[in-house]
Amino acid sequence: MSTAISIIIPTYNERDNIIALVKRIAQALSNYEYEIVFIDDNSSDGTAELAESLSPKYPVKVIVRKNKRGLASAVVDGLGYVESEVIGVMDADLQHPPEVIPYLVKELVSGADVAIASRYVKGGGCQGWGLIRRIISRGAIFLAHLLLPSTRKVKDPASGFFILNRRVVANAKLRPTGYKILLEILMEGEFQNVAEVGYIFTTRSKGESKLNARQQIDYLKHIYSLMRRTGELLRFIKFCLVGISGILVNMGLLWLLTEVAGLFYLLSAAISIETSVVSNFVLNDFFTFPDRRLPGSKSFFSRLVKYNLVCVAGLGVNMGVLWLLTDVFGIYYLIANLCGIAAATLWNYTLSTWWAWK
Ligand SMILES: Nc1nc2c(ncn2[C@@H]2O[C@H](COP(=O)(O)OP(=O)(O)OP(=O)(O)O)[C@@H](O)[C@H]2O)c(=O)[nH]1
Ligand SMILES: [Mg+2]
Repeated sequence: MSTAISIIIPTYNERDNIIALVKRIAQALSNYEYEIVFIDDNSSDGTAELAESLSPKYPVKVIVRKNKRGLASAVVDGLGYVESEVIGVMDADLQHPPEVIPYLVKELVSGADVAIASRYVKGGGCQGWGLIRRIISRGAIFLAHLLLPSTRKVKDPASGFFILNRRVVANAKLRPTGYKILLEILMEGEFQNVAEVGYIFTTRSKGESKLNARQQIDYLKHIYSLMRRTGELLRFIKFCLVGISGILVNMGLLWLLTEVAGLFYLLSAAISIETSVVSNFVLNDFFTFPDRRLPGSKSFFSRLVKYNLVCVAGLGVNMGVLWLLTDVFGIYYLIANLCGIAAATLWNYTLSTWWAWK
């Protein structure tokens, strides 16, 4: 008979945490059938041997990989060894309290496909984090929400503690870089309902953290790779191309209205700017965001108005950056304007994906 819940735990030099971890999981899951699958990257401190020694008493499996290939890839490998339909993932260092697992299971029973233990919903938090680590964590999540819009419905897409139904990952091509396996699953898995359960990410009591600057860089690489694989990079490139076409429309019309039609240049400019905003809008609506267009003229005009407002504010961003860099920092105004255009593009894109083409 297959076990009901399989918990995958990646380990690297976690010897001092293993016994307490297994005991607490056994206690928390005393009403369930379960198995614990450790994926160890050849720890030098005897983690795998200690975990293996628990197997006569507890339902523990230990898989040792010869080369250290990272946390997220350990979880992907682990998926190949587990038996249950319900699969959990957690760290070994007790920062993920095993007592939360039954609450996650309840969410699955109530209809969720993925249940995430979250630091950023009610009841959640991080114990003992300094300001810098808080900012990095929030910044990382903001970046995911910004660049991978389908993660926006999840408050903590960077959590390493979650459970899911096997079907979510059954056909998924998972190719994570670094630490954030959940991000990969949220982007590549198949699911409808995600639930989040608040929990406190406690401080590590034993062993050493493996988190370092390399993981931060891996995170950026991972986001870039997901943007490429899921078409979000192409979307951003299309948005920039449309922006360039808008500059051409703006300049061409300004020249035509002023030189050929003889209008006062500021009146020509006002007409050209608005025309380029509308032409950008139409192109973006059909070319950049075809999947986000809601049918109906009402929603078309509501998107148009929103995009217009975004662009007006974008103009403010452009001018603000230009003024700041030129007047305050003494940078040559043409260079400053390039920075202004870059800032305004990011502003327009962010607000467009968050509001106009939600
Ligand atoms: N198999 C495997 N496991 C890893 C690797 N790196 C980290 N782990 C495990 O992944 C889990 C999380 O790693 P931590 O170093 O605790 O990372 P963190 O919790 O984000 O950071 P801290 O809060 O500083 O502990 C732990 O169970 C580690 O043993 C790795 O390269 N391979
Ligand atoms: Mg940890």
